[in-house]
Amino acid sequence: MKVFYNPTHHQHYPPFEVFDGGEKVVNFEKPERMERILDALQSDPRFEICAPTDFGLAPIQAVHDSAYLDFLRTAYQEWLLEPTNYPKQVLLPATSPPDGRKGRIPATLLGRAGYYMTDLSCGIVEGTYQAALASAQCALSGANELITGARQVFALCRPPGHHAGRANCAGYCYINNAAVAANWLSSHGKTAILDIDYHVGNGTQDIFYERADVLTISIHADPDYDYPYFSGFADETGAGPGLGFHRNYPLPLGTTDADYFATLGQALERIRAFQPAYLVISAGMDIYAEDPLGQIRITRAGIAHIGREIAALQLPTLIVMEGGYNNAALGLNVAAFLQAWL
Ligand code: OKP
Ligand code: ZN
Repeated sequence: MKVFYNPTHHQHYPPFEVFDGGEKVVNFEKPERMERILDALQSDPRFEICAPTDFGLAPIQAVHDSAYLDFLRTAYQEWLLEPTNYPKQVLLPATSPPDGRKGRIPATLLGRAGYYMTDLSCGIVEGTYQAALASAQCALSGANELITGARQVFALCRPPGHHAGRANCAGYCYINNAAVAANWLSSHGKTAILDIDYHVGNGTQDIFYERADVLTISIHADPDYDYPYFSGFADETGAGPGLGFHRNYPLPLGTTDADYFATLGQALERIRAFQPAYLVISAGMDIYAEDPLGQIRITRAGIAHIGREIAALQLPTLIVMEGGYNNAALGLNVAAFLQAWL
């Protein structure tokens, strides 16, 4: 199984994030996550670690707003020019638009930061844009493999992507890797995205909400209890031509293997009925019982079982790395998930 990976992500490591309630903590989304995963995969010769191809900006611009991408590209350097009386570590906003971003886009850098950065877990440092681009190219390289006949491929993406919307970053995500890949695949055949990260793939939901050619499904902690709070509810099912082509499966906190499998079964049934040519998995391992951010309790054996159930769809499948923050367990969890495709 090919694994696309680019070490450029090391340039992206915001020193802290701000939790809900205002607590300032060391970023949970760390470069070390990738080292742990690589360690686990490199011990198995069936994984082939490959450098991604650069497919340029066009497939990313097809999903994200150009002014937003410009902001990501230039924000840090612009910020360095701002006179401040504090040491510059990471760009984070302290304002957000009260009108749901319906008004004009602010001219000032800090105004644009408040406009495009929709929470405090997506700080921008010098290497953020380059890392996010490299991450998206891993997903595109995976998509390219499927188009040229591969049955399965793993995009080892960092930073993750599924909270990034058409014109915003959030929750450690800047460019929506899975959405960029799925959008590209969709020009070759109907594509389904199944998001199993603990958190709802709200950026992915946003990007495909009015489209019928890409089915998006997310299984996640009920947003009535956990981040990202504002979407991921069961009554959000798509709009316009996309009505019926989005599904959310919110789960109660504390959900264990058996209940998760029952919900997964419903999601997989919808994917079968859609008859996609390609499947993209947003694979977050924060569903794991011992994850420091997740509050459901899926065992490692459960993660392996989820992999087997998805693989049984027998679809050309691109697995895209999203979250998972128990670094000691992360490599083994990813390896357990991928076993079914080897
Ligand atoms: C990204 B992914 C905890 C706040 C954490 C950010 C979570 C981002 C998760 N109180 N906020 O979906 O794994
Ligand atoms: Zn997550």
